[in-house]
Amino acid sequence: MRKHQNHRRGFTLIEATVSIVIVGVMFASALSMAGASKMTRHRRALSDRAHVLADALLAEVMALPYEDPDEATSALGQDASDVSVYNAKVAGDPEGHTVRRDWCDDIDDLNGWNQQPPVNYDGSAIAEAAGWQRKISVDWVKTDNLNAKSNVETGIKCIKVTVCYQDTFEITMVALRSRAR
Ligand SMILES: [Ca+2]
Ligand SMILES: [Ca+2]
Ligand SMILES: [Ca+2]
Repeated sequence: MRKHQNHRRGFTLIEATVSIVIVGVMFASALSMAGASKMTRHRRALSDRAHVLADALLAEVMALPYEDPDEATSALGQDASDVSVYNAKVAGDPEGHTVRRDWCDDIDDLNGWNQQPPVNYDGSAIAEAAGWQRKISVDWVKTDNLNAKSNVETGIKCIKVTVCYQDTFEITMVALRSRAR
C-alpha cells in the first residue's frame, strides 16, 4: 500500500512539471503573438498616416499650374521670376518659414522639396508630425516610355511624393501630369 502511495506522489510531480512546461510554452507563444499583433497595428497606423500625408501633398502639387505663368523656362525648379518674390516673402514672414508651398506658381518649383517635420499648405504646423518627413521630386518623362526620365521638356511631368517616418517606414506615391490635361 505504501509503495503504491509513493508511486502516486511521483506521478503527480511529473504531471505538475509537464503542466508548468506546457503553460510556460503557451504563455511564451501568447506573448509572441501579442508582440507580433502590436507590431502589425503599429505598421498599419504608420501606413495610414503616411498615406494621408502623401495624398494631401500630392493633391496640392497636382493643383499647381504645369509650368511657370511668368516665363518660359527649360529647367525644373524655382524660376528667375520666383526667386525675388520668394526671397521677399521669406524675409517678410514673421514665422521664419523657408519657401512655402502656397507661394509656388508651378509644379516643378517643388522639385527637391524636403521638409521635416511636415507642415500644412499655409505653413501652419501639423499635429503630431514629429519624426515624419515629406519629399517631392519632379521629372519630365518620355512620351513613349512614362517610366523613363527625360532631360528635356516633353509635356509630361512625373511627381513623386515620398513620406517617411524616422528610418523605419517609407512610402512613395507617383502621379503624372500633362501640360494638356
Ligand atoms: Ca515657378
Ligand atoms: Ca514665376
Ligand atoms: Ca518652375
